[in-house]
Amino acid sequence: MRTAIVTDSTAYITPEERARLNIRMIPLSVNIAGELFAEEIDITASEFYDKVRGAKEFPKTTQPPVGEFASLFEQLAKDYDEVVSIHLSSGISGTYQGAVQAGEMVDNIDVYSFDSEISCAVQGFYVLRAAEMAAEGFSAKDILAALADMQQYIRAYFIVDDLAHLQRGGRLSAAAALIGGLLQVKPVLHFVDKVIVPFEKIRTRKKALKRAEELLAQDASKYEAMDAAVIHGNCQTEAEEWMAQLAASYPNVNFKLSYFGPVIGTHLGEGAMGLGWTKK
Ligand code: MYR
Repeated sequence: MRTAIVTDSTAYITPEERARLNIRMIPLSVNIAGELFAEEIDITASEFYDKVRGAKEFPKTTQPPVGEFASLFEQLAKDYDEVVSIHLSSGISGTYQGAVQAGEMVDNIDVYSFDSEISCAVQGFYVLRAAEMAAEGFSAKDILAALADMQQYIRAYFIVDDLAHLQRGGRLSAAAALIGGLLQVKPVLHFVDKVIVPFEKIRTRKKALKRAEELLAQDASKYEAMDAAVIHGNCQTEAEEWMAQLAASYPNVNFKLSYFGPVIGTHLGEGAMGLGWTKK
């Protein structure tokens, strides 16, 4: 079976990894003061944060058009028998649903869409595993079974500097933010049932990062080897220092540095920090 792997830009897989593992990427876009930019193509993360810092109008995000998925699937049908298309959580974006619809529109290739129920480098863990399996000749059904199994080992926690971005974009309910006065603290956030919810209320950024580390430590002591990602919203130096400290403390964990690009940055704001991992 020849299986193609597709994902969207919010997995923030580097162009080198995409080329090496033959991963196709469809971008989501940001609308900045009426101008549309496809992330990872028209605008880099740091250009985005520079453009929107202090701007009067807040940016907005849009999912890829269904037609873009459909034409990619049509094109892949020339060389592949099936497609596994892996996307950010359907609880925060219509992208997954768009891939499902496009898959139903094309009849010369079987398309299997996968809802990662998460996003960013953590979604990327699924994509990389799928691409490695596809390169080894596994079928879409085998790959989907492996991804479903991975789901029990995937964890991600993140903190933001200002919850207003998440509230404004409708990705954290006003009720959730207000209950317990979340606006006054630095809550650790995570995904439950595809949507973002507070995990714990913590007073300071330092303590919130420490708490994320404790959660990683629990799994690192259970599993022989893990992959992890430190994910930052334009605070690379802090993220690199944190990652170096984590790498020294957890030698069985393979860390990588990643970022919240323009689309996710629109909803989290500058200064967000995340830690995600999975058992190897
Ligand atoms: C769209 O317009 O369809 C895109 C909406 C993206 C919402 C992003 C919300 C924040 C996600 C944080 C993910 C953190 C993963 C570690």
